[in-house]
Amino acid sequence: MSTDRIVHAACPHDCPDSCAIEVTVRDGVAIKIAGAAAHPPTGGVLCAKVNKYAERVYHPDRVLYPMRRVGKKGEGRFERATWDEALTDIAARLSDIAARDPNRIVPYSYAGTMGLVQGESIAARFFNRIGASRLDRTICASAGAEALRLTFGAGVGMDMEQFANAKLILLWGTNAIASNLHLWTRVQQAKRDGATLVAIDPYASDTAQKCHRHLAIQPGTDAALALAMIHVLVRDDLLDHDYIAQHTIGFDGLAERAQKYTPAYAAEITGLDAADIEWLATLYGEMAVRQQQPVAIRANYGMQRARGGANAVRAVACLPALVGAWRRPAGGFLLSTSGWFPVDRVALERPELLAGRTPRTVNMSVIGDAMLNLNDYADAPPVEAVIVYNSNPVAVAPESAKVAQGFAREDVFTVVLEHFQTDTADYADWLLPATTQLEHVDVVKPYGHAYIMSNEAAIAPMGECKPNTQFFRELAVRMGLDDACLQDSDEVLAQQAFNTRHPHAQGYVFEDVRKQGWMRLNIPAGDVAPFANGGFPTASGRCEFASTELAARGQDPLPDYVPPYESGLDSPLAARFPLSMISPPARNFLNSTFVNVTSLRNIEGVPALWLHPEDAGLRGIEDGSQVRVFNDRGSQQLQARVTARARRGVVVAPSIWWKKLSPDGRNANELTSQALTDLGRAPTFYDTRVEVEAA
Ligand SMILES: Nc1nc2c(c(=O)[nH]1)N[C@H]1C(S)=C(S)[C@@H](COP(=O)(O)OP(=O)(O)OC[C@H]3O[C@@H](n4cnc5c(=O)[nH]c(N)nc54)[C@H](O)[C@@H]3O)O[C@H]1N2
Ligand SMILES: Nc1nc2c(c(=O)[nH]1)N[C@H]1C(S)=C(S)[C@@H](COP(=O)(O)OP(=O)(O)OC[C@H]3O[C@@H](n4cnc5c(=O)[nH]c(N)nc54)[C@H](O)[C@@H]3O)O[C@H]1N2
Ligand code: SF4
Ligand SMILES: [Mo]
Repeated sequence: MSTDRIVHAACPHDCPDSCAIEVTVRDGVAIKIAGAAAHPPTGGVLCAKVNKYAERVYHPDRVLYPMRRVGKKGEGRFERATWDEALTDIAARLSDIAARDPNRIVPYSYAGTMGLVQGESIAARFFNRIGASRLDRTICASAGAEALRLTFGAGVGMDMEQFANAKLILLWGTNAIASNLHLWTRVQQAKRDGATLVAIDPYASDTAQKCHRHLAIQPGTDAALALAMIHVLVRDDLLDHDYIAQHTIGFDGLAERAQKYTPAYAAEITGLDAADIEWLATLYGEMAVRQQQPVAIRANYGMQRARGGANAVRAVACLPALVGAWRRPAGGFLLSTSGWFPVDRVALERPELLAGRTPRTVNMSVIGDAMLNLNDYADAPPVEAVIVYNSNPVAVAPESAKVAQGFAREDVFTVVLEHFQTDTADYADWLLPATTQLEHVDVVKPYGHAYIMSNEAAIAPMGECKPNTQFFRELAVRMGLDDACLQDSDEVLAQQAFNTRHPHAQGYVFEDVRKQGWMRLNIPAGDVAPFANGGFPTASGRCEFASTELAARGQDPLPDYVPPYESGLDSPLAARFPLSMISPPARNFLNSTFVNVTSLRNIEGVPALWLHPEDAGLRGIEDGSQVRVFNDRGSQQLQARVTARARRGVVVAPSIWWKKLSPDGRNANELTSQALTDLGRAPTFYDTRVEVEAA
């Protein structure tokens, strides 16, 4: 008789929630995926996507064997081969290139899994050992991360569980219902207890629709709104003078900077009503300072995907210190909790394997230019090999035509480790089968709560799939690299992942954590305000309105409004391309993951473009008709969804579709640009102008 076994797993996806999962296994098959009820932040609830995780794992299209390309690059025609053939060929090709110039070998990976073991552990050691190019992993959060580092000293902020107790919550550039479900649960609880919810988002997302007020801001202009709020707080003396004096740096400069950002001036930039800006600033200041109520800001990454993205995050992050919101556990600001986790990158990645070499760095957000030797990469060493794992650059990287052209180069040797034959896999010389989270061991570092999450292998690897780590271990052997650390087991790596000398991870023992599935960091839990008495992890210990680091570099130390490249209301491009376009996460996909899971794609429908009835009317576009969206970089065909949920002048393309599952084989990144943010070297996905016409 068979007995069911419950396995503790952790959701691997790039989502702030990092849910605890219980997998029921019968006769070696995962028959049920459910949330773990005892996990405090996620409480037994999984999102619609990961409820379908088994459908993804047992999907008939899983890549199960090593596949060798037989067609032209991009055609996606492969034949089955053996691991021995694949490893022999890859070892020979990489050894040859490395002997000439290892800079010509480029790793490309991101957060397909947030597991620290299947992410940058053995892979990083391998690339360090051969001296390959380094990858600047900027595609998601580096502008915001840089902003937090400059302002708070690290990616730290409120405890998500405290949002339930806030009385005013600003949901600023976050569609929490889609992409931060368990935060949303707390927000709803707060709403039931009388909290006021305000969304700041260019379109009426599912989340914005459920808030009391929605301010539909022009994309890329958040810094102007934040500075106008600061203007009002200073003008009306809605300030916590004690907190400012004791725990911040640079107030006088900030107040002066905010002088010119009157609500009327910010209204011209943001497209909001001056009266609404006054209302928001006054509400925020009055509640925090006069009524001593907890006021919280949940910012997410939406606002940092335009040219001035880092400055926008810096300006917003100044608000809670000005009004003393940090004094209360349910007050303050949250963008990321990454900085609470003492990940031991040195132990995981072993930079000493570089042995004094200093490889060049490739910014993943401009992989198109890097592979075509354009712009900043005109004089760079040509790319001769790319090893892709945990990412789908042909679908997710900006200015996709260039990315595809780069990957189509016949003289680039391309290896892709994948679960599925993605848009990127179509360009692989070798497409190699990778295990999913149900098939390997890992440990996950979340960015939305404060629990280390362990993951057990619930089932045996499907087909001939291997964990990423195993691929790199075996490749190292084939290449004659005999460093012992290139053979560390996944369990050993999971133990090395956190610095146990750091107080936050003291007592971390992977073997113990894996028994329960999680361990809370040693940081105060419950009703504690982390920065009530200052103690920010900056060098000064204060919240830095004026950054000492930027000042030392001779740069403007204060946040300012940095106009978008394209999406500004006064953009010169507006004459030819009157519409700004954003392509935020679709609720039923996770970036480009899950697009090929039929049940989820069916809920999402077809690739669509939301546009305001007036914008549609001007162009003779009807709801449900096919439209062509275009700019100088490319074009894409989408189905029009005519709705006042889109702001006038802003079109919305929920993303990220697989190109090959879209009507014309293209997705939103055909339109996006490779221009980078003010700080953090990040992409500007939501700083894009287009025109739309009936197809
Ligand atoms: N369902 C689902 N969940 C996801 C993802 C997914 O693809 N699908 N992706 C995951 C990943 S990788 C990440 S990084 C996070 C992303 O997390 P978030 O950045 O929170 O993404 P969204 O939840 O879409 O929220 C972004 C919101 O910002 C809005 N926005 C766009 N431009 C601007 C702007 O200039 N200013 C302001 N104020 N708002 C703007 C968008 O319309 C959108 O509603 O979500 C993660 N979770
Ligand atoms: N237009 C537009 N473009 C965007 C965004 C947007 O909002 N709009 N968002 C951006 C953001 S925030 C991000 S984070 C990036 C995301 O970009 P990516 O990090 O590339 O994320 P995914 O598209 O989910 O692709 C991850 C791939 O990794 C694979 N994978 C998962 N686990 C494993 C594993 O264990 N081993 C191996 N070998 N493979 C694995 C999955 O099958 C999947 O194909 O996209 C960015 N691109
Ligand atoms: S994608 Fe996010 S909400 Fe869904 S199960 Fe994973 S961590 Fe939880
Ligand atoms: Mo992301």
